[in-house]
Amino acid sequence: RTLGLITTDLALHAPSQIASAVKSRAGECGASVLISMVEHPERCQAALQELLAQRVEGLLVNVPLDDPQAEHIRQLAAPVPVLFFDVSPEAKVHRLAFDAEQGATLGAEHLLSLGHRRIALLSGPESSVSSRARLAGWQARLAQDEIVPCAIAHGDWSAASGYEKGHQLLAGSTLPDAILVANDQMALGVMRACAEKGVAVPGQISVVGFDDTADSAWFSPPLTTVRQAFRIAGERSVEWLLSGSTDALWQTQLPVTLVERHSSA
Ligand code: IPT
Repeated sequence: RTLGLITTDLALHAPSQIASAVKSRAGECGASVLISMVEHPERCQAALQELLAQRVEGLLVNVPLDDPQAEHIRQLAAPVPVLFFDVSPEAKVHRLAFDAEQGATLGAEHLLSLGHRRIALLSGPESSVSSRARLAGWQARLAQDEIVPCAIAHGDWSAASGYEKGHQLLAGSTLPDAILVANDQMALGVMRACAEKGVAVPGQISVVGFDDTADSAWFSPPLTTVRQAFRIAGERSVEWLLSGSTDALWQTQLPVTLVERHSSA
């Protein structure tokens, strides 16, 4: 049995950990996985045709797609079932996703409970559904306490962008108390910028990430972050595709958890 995975850049930690989980669970089930990596969402269609030509019996798509793009891919693939990881809950497609709103709320509440009020946001790319959902979740939770973020920046998920935007966020006359960062790789870059400026984490600034990818416990200081259990996502998705009961619309939201380490105080 053969499954296909269309994924965004595997140089990023989260997609590579999802791909790894998909591969190992499929292996345990006696299935193989063909992986196609796309640099741009528009390349999804071509990747789909290539995988269908190789007779995959189910497809996983971990590329940020808007609703019409995802629905179009689903139609093109039919009757082969497609499961999406990075689409909005409104898309009429099979979807397995982490609860972005819950994750954003957990991160914001953690900082509020520590007494922080001057909070900066480092979001992901505006083109990504999940990135927009995390940003909206942070803003909504802060608004409940009548807090407007002291600054908002957008990175591209990479540590390099976190470093660059981190320097921007630290450049003002008053430092933020804390920075909510949309993923751990950007948080790594932010902490590097803090170190260069001589700003102590968590003494002067708390930093909270999102993902809990495997390396985040080894950052310096170890990163407080919102854990998305990528292994479980990989396992559940493969099990569903191989279950054969893929007709009814399947939409599953996986919970996330706050992992408190030493980058926040
Ligand atoms: C999302 C990660 O949280 C982020 O760090 C980045 O790697 C992004 O993927 C790449 O698309 S997780 C995704 C399943 C929403």
